[in-house]
Amino acid sequence: MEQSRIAHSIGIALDRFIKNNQEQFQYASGELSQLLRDIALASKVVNREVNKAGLIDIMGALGSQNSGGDEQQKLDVLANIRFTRALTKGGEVCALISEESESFVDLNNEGKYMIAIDPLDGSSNIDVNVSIGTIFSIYRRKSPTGTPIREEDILQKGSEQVASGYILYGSSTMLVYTTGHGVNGFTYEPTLGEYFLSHPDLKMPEEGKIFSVNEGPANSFPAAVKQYVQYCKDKETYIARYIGSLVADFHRNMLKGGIYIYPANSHNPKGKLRLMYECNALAFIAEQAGGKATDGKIRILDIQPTTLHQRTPFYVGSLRMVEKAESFC
Ligand code: P6P
Repeated sequence: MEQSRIAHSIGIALDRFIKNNQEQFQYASGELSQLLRDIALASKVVNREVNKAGLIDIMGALGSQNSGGDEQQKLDVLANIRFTRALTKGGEVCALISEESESFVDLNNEGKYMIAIDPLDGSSNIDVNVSIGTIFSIYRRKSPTGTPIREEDILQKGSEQVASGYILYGSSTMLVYTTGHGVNGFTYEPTLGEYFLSHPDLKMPEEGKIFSVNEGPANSFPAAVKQYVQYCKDKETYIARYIGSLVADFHRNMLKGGIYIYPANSHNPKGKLRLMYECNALAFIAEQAGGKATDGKIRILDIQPTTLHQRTPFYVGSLRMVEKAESFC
């Protein structure tokens, strides 16, 4: 039976909201609540560093590369350290997958949860002051606690997520997450150091007029994508918006309706975005908000991962728009 939804009074603090809704978590033992609090705390520290980036020398590239060969920005590394430290301290996490780490990080055999995280997505935008984000997925481990981590704990389908969310470091900083009972958005009040419920029970409009795709490599798009993009261009009422920061593009579509597409292209034959720590989390949120997320054919949450950093084409957004895009595939 659908769990009754606790009345969401706008302005309630995140900690209070988590506590009020704790019984909705499948494992209401409190660890998942603590995990969400740990993530929120780390995001406050990252938020402070992101907002200071212009003032102290933590902008710019480190001169190193992450697992995918992407230029690591100093804030990438700082964010990875902050989230890893916060998630380690709590003791609830057995293992961590991060864009910034080649292999999974083995944290604590007693931990019941596995986290996949992109600590600072879109970090190439930091130097030009464009919004960036953190994306996270929370899974329950499969193997018994107290035993060594196994591959089955790490390579789980997105449909196995018990929670997912993102933090958008934008004109305001927002935390948006789901535990499988709808989506709620919280806005950070830095003078109080607290997140407050600002977008209760978020629903992605079923239709939209915004299409968000980087057409730079359009010549190498699959024919179906070229046809769909042309279809959007032929619709007088449609507009193109592309920020080039996944969380920002996704969040705009959450609120206004729209579709974000990162298809396969000649540079990225499997697409650019990562299944485990970018697409799965946003796909869970999109579906919980009434939207849809596929790779053009297969539901993102049904894809069985085979490697930590595998990429996938990504079509996500308003239900009717994704369905229309799929009809071209
Ligand atoms: P492109 C940022 O590097 C990122 O991972 C996402 O945040 C963003 O949506 C995408 O890549 C942008 O990629 O190829 O359009 O610059």
